[in-house]
Amino acid sequence: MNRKLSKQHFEKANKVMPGGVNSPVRAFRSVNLDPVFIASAKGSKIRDVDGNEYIDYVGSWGPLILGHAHEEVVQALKDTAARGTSFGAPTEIEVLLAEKIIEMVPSVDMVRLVNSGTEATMSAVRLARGVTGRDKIVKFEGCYHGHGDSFLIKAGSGALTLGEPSSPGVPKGSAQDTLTGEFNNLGSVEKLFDESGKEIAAVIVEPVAGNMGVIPPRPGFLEGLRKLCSQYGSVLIFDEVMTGFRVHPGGAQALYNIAPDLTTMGKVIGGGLPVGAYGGKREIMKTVAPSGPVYQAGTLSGNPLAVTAGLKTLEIISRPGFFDELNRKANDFFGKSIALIEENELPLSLNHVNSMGCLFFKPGRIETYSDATESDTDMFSQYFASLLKAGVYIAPSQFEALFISAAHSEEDLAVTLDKMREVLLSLSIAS
Ligand code: KE4
Repeated sequence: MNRKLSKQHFEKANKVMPGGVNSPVRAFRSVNLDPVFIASAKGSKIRDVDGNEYIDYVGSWGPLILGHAHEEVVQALKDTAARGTSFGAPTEIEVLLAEKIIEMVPSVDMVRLVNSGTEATMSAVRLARGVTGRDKIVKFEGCYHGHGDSFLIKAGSGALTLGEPSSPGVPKGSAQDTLTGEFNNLGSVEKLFDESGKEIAAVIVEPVAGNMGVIPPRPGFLEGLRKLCSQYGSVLIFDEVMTGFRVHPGGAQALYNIAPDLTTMGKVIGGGLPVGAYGGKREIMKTVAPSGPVYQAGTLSGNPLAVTAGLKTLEIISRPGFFDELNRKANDFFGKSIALIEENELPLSLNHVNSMGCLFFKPGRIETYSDATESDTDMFSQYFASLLKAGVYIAPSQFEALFISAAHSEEDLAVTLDKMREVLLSLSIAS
């Protein structure tokens, strides 16, 4: 496969940007390859600068639930852009997006739009500290909530992929106020509350972990967090940046029927443009400036162009039958992938929740961070490289998710399964 132009672009990029990228996980470091530079995309396909085409399962790390360059989204963007891209003043369309989010997410009475998932989680934690007057937060090893100081302690996603779960540069004060529990181990959280309950402002959790590969919550885990937070007066924050509008139109909180106090959102609500959001109970949200004292602001928050893509995306996924069809396709694909593993007795396992999933290079159940980190990342790298050569583009890390979009056809999924079978049976694990 010719990747000459990608190589040339990467050489230039490395001279002017750290690691040649604007987000670490894109650099393909953990799979020991140079990244491909994307020229264009449409539907389920992406095309690199050398003209190679791939079936795309990264989907910009989750936002593109409709697939790339959806006609209605592109048209709405063109119409909006022609009327101006940003005013730094209130517009009707940001109210419409806020109303749509509130309509779709059960626990959200009020919402603030920001520009990224990181901004959403940083703001939600500041708000929780502001309303409780407490400093400590609980997060979970392997969960990723963006690159805010409080979260770069035993973080997942790129931090885990690059082997730096706890980043240099985070002040000791931040680190000591971040307590870490074990995802799916309620006892580890009960212990933290026994020790520091009255100092804990919030528990922040990905209700389905998506940044150490995909790990669903064990029955009772989320319910237990809800109970502990209510008991100690701590704020329960569901970080639904990845799961929101993905695993269910109302997010994981609707799927598992748990009401957090605050929800952070991103990805799908921007439809591929930069939008994040945090929202929740009115009595908490009204504490945010200018209606309350907890300060948070943003020049481009609620930007009409970004909000247009997000609102159009939410409108389309709200149409009757959208999730039925997406989940049918996804569950069929992942079911066949599991059958492939079982029929060939491959030392692999696969977790998924509707259209987000992960193939782990480790046999047995993957239910915790330590399970996930025992995966054979070298074997994953070989798998990744072979799939890429075969025209299938998955996340360049064992600790990420694979996303199926509405644009993935039955043929795409059948071809992908064939390539997966071919590659997996060619790897040494198949012996
Ligand atoms: P952003 O700041 O990257 O928009 O969102 C941070 C974030 C917060 N919470 C969750 C649950 C997330 O998954 C993310 C970002 N996800 C990663 C991929 N796993 C973004 C990819 C990247 O870092 O380039």
